[in-house]
Amino acid sequence: MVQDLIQRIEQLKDRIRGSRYIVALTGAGVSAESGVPTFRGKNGLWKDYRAEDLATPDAFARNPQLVWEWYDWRRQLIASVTYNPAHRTLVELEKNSPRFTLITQNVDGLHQKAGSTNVLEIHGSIWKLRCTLCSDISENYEVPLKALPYCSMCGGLLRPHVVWFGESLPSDVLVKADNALNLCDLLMVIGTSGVVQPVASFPYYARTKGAFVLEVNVERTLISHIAHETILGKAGEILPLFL
Ligand code: BJW
Ligand code: ZN
Repeated sequence: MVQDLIQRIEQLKDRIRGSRYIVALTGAGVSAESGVPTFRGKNGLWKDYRAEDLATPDAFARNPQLVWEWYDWRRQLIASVTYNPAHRTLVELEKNSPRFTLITQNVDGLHQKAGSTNVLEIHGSIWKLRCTLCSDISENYEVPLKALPYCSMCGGLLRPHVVWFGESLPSDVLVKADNALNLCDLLMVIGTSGVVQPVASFPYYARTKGAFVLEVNVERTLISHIAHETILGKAGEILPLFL
């Protein structure tokens, strides 16, 4: 078993070295070892909170106070942790690859904190706020928030600049992601359950465009049958083996 894993890792290292364009697609599993809760699974956020009550535009319209309390709690939690060896490895891969794009569903900013530069935040950022009236986007690192945040330009209520259920993903980011998936020869899919669309279809798309799809996750997922290879294990333990 161990011998087999070592051999597979060696082959994957060759593939990584030989790739002209690597794209990494990450999900909540990459930040799990940093102490950021994932969404699904036994300790996932959706065990204690209903997505419909917190991560939809309707929920925010109904009760912005409640939604902000939840985001404020998550911002405090994220502010108190830091990146892990999985984030670090992706920084090294970016440095060593001719071309590298990181598409993340995570809103925590830990990839950038670790030093990744070419990052597409496809579900937005918990550290950015957007005005519900004028759509102005501003950075905000205040933790905890002292009160509901309002726009300095027009006085409108600010919301987290993240993508909720039923909302479109930012179109400029989608175009860049589409381009990257089209051109890459290796797609690494790390720590995502692959249940949330449209991102869940990215691995399939990249594969049809010719990419080799490598998945790293602690368990098999909806993406596993698309992937050419799935390595089971913690991202923070497996990814450094690729360097
Ligand atoms: C480890 C590990 C370790 C653990 N190492 N691995 C039917 C009804 C209604 C809507 C839909 C429908 N069918 C499709 C839709 C659309 C909907 C959707 O996909 N819903 C499905 C859930 C059914 N999608 C949308 O609404 C999207 N917009 C859209 O499609 O617009 C057009 C449209 C609108 C309406 C209808 C139809 C079309 C928007 C999706 C926005 C998602 N937003 C969230 C919240 C972001 C803000 C925030 O953080 O607060 O994004 S939800 C949440 O899920 C978050 C994540 O980015 C996203 C993905 O989760 P992720 O990252 O995969 O995490 P988990 O927890 O699911 O998985 C963790 C994985 O890590 C697991 O596999 C573990 O095993 C693994 N792991 N530890 C490695 N150490
Ligand atoms: Zn405004």
